[in-house]
Amino acid sequence: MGKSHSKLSQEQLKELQRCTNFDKKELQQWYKGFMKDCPSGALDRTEFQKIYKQFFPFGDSSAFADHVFNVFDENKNGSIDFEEFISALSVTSRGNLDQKLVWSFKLYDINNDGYITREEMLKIVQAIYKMVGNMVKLPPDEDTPDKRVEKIFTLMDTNEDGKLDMEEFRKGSQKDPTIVQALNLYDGLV
Ligand SMILES: [Ca+2]
Ligand SMILES: [Ca+2]
Ligand SMILES: [Ca+2]
Repeated sequence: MGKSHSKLSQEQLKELQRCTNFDKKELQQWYKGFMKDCPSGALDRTEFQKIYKQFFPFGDSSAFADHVFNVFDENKNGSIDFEEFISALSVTSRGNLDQKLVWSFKLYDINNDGYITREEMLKIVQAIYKMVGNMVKLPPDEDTPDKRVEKIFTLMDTNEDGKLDMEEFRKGSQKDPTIVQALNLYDGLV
């Protein structure tokens, strides 16, 4: 990569066309916008939290933004570069159901060991509840994060070992689409 960051190189473009659901023109537009908003070419945690704050001004979105950041930041170097950004956006906005499922599994599987524990799910659900605050009216059997997690585990943890693997998560999400819908929270991200 050269010093100039004003345009994507032909190689980068080709690669991104191959592995995202965006076409050449869209990629160039997103790149332009990305570089305008973060000229350094990397989005850090604080900036990422600020973006969420704009969308959820009435709740506390910092914890949730933090968890989403960790999924975006694929190489775990503490910032989101354009490739990471556009790949995540491609999945969350245009991915098929299975890609979205894998992505949201990663969000819940905080320590990345292939299982979602109750504690991990509770952290994410708490973060979501804090973010949406009182904007959403919830049914009585899931009006606290604990109740919601209990409900999800009753539904999904079919072998009752206290954790969810990808298969249980996949099957369960078909029974309760709201799990995947949590992803729609990022649809209007940028
Ligand atoms: Ca990164
Ligand atoms: Ca885990
Ligand atoms: Ca299980």
